[in-house]
Amino acid sequence: MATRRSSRSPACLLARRQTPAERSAERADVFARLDKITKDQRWCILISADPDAMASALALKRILFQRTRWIDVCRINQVTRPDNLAMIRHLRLAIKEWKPEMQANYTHFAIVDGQPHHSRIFAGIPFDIVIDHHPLPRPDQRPAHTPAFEDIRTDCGATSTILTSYLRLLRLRPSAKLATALLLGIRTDTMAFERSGGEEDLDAYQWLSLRADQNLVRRIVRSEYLRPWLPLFAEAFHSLSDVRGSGAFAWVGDVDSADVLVAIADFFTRIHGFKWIAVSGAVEETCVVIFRSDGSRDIGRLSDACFHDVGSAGGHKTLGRAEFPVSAIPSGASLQDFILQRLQTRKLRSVSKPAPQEA
Ligand SMILES: [Mn+2]
Repeated sequence: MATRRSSRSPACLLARRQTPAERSAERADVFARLDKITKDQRWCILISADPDAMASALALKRILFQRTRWIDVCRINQVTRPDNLAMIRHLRLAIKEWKPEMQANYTHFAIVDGQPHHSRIFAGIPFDIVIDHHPLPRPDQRPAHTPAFEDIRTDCGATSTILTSYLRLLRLRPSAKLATALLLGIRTDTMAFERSGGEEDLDAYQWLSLRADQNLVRRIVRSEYLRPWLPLFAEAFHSLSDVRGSGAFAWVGDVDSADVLVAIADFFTRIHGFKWIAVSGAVEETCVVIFRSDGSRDIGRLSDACFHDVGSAGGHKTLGRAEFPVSAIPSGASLQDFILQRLQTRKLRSVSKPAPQEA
């Protein structure tokens, strides 16, 4: 039987708002489902690894571990961001790289912080447990196999919040490592409650704060840069030029991934006097421009104005991003000059298109 909660469901609200009867009914429900897990089952928890997914997988493993000892966590993506690498290293997370031939090793599958329709890799895997906070699939995206346990709460800021509620229901005491992971999961997905997060997330965060290793939290959160990025920061510092008075533009050149451009752009938001910044580089044959602003102008509209005709461009008031093929610039011109010239001269369009992606 699938459990599905709409945002109006009382069970979804803050734990302390539930009546004792509701709370014990929910606990009995989770226990009843756990009873179906036996020690001969071999479980695989599949994730697209980010802090929320890794923490949720760790928590689900802790819960299933009461019933079976054979539980692996596998990721379908490469982990490259420094904070995610720091989380894996400092919390000593054992996460395997998923390969399709591994499917035969397991009898049961779970997915957390994601749903079967999110990746082609998940298609064909009969998931028994689905726990997530992303939007529900359209009817045509529903998986062929209906999971025995499905809990999708779109009003939660993080899947870690949902897993924290299970730990509390089951009266399982999380280790400092698990509490730290879950706290980081909520913190990352809500951008420390700046972007999202409701009362239930705050309540879980507070509960986890008392049990987490704050020193580790600090170390992981502060792992913002990779050593090989430092020469690219040097490039950005040297190329920095003023644009339209209070803006600035930095050109980094060829980069392996746009992650470093985002890190450099975020760094520049700390410089007093810059109202906005555009940091650009080329990822293979695609030019990426990352925009940040202090909110005094709508940077998404500037991004749109500068590059809408050559690729995808847009964003929000403080975050923007543009991507276009390197082949889109006129022959003979340098990418750096092309971008700078547009940043200096383009006029905003009266109606801006919605952002194609967030930076
Ligand atoms: Mn999430």
